[in-house]
Amino acid sequence: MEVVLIAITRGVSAGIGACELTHLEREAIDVAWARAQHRAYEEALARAGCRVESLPALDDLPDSVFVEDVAIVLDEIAVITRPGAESRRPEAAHIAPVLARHRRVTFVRPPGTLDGGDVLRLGRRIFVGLSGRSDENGIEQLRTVAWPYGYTVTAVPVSGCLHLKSAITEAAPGVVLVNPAWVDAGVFGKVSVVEIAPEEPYAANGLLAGDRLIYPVSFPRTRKRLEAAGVAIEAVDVSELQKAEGAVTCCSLVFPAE
Ligand code: CIR
Repeated sequence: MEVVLIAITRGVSAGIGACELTHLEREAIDVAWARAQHRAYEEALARAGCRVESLPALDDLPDSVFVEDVAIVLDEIAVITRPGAESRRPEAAHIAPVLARHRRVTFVRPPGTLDGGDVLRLGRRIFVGLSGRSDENGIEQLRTVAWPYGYTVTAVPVSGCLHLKSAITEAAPGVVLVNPAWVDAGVFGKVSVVEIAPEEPYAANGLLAGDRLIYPVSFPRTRKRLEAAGVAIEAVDVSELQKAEGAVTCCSLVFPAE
């Protein structure tokens, strides 16, 4: 039976110009252009076979387009996170009722912090970046929720980047795309590794949806490496969202329908 994938997205906030920035200098963001790019991203998700549930923009929450950070959706349960950046914490209350239509929902409680961008699931193995956003307490809470369903949860040190998934994402089943300067690929066990082109440090973030990788047009050299490894690419231009330190995984929550 064909698996139906749900992709939850949220429109770009009119306030995105006031987003959190950690590693980038602030640049003006053209909201209309960002919204057009985001719509094209949603269309790419639909072409990949996802049923896109597009939520309305929240203009008073600058980073709320980056829905990945506020929840972790496992097959059995959804975990609403407590984001590491205080300005992002109110986003969680907006996503909880949406996910409650798809999964039983549980919450990360204070003082723990966890950003979905730090969570990489490879089958029943969950890896969580120990980053500026996710801490030991948040990771332990995720472990407590996930282990009864047979998941292992492993904390992974990351350095130089915002989230674990800035440094590594799943490019195809059994294949990971890695920036070795930011994370040690040895931690992830038996996987094939495609390394980014060193001159494209932000290139390790791709979004696996169905049979293809949704991938930014801004990393042509790494794209060549992925295609040489047999990865099918669906290219998207997310340049305005990249100015907000966003990437392609962070703009959606993709999971199988129940
Ligand atoms: C932030 O700093 O929280 C946002 N400006 C960017 C979040 C990107 N999220 C992600 O890559 N998972």
